[in-house]
Amino acid sequence: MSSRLRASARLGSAAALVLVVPVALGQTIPAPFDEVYTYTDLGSVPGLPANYGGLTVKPTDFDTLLIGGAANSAAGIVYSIGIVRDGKGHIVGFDGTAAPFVEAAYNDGGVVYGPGGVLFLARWPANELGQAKPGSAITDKIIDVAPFGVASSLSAINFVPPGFDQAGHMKLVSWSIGTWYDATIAPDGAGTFDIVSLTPVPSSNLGGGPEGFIYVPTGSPLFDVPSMLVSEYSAGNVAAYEVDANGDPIVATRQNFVTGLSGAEGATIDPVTGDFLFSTFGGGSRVIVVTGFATPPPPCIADLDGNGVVNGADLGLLLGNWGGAGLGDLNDSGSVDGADLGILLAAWGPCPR
Ligand SMILES: [Ca+2]
Ligand SMILES: [Ca+2]
Repeated sequence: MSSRLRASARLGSAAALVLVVPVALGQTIPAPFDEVYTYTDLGSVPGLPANYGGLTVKPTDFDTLLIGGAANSAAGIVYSIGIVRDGKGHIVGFDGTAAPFVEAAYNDGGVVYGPGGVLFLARWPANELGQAKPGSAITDKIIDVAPFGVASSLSAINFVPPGFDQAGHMKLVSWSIGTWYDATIAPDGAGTFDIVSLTPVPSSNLGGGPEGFIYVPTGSPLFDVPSMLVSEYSAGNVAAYEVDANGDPIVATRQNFVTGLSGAEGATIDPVTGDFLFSTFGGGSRVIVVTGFATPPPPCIADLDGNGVVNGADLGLLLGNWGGAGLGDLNDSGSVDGADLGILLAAWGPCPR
């Protein structure tokens, strides 16, 4: 599908939504979730060019949000913007003006940190997986996922977090037909990752035009079993699904979590509070935060190979890049040195869960 076609489809979807929902921004959290969860519209990010792609809090600086700008275009860039938190840590606004963080052409709903502090990027409509090393200003590695059988085009990715079955697996989804995939990755020796396996999971194909998705922090009210949330761009919702023993959504369990949206796009969990944040592509170019979730375990940034434990293999990767940039630069200083070694040794053992 060409980008022009998608632009047309997106306009059509937005127009249809306006006809059905005459009151703009009529977003609602339906029962039973409204008893626990509340949402705040943070508005637009100062200086961030439309349209908005995915978003994530920087794992080495919880006061910085990264978010895709000029999404879906060759000019796409992931920007950084300061976060303002209230006394309880909840994100209540933005500080300063968005600044370019890493070139990210065709960024879409998947802007996600993976093992080794590598930023993974779903590239729509290029149907590619991008990777940017820690400290890099460019997308260092691009994998064409079409040869792996991914339907055009990949829109979002995420990693199954510690505490869930199949932790560390990468999950991928395609907009607009909602095909769902399971994948594993491994270090490629250059500070980025290769895809080892990539398998379609047809029983988990999703409706609604799926974009960004997250795993709900364990212990969150009204989510008694492992669950996920999915931004549905085309349907204008955020949907909740139960997750099976493979970390894949169980389609029959779908519930509305937020309705009445236009352009739900990115999705991420705030590591400080467990709050769910999502962006909108169009729809007023907004960032919305939903509070009420349990706090997740802290990011396991020293697990450089993403296998759920910090051990000798991670130490070997760090030492193998000693004095270099990127992999193993756990404090974002620009080089791998004793400070990073200290962080790794302090995190030795299984990742928090
Ligand atoms: Ca490891
Ligand atoms: Ca460092």
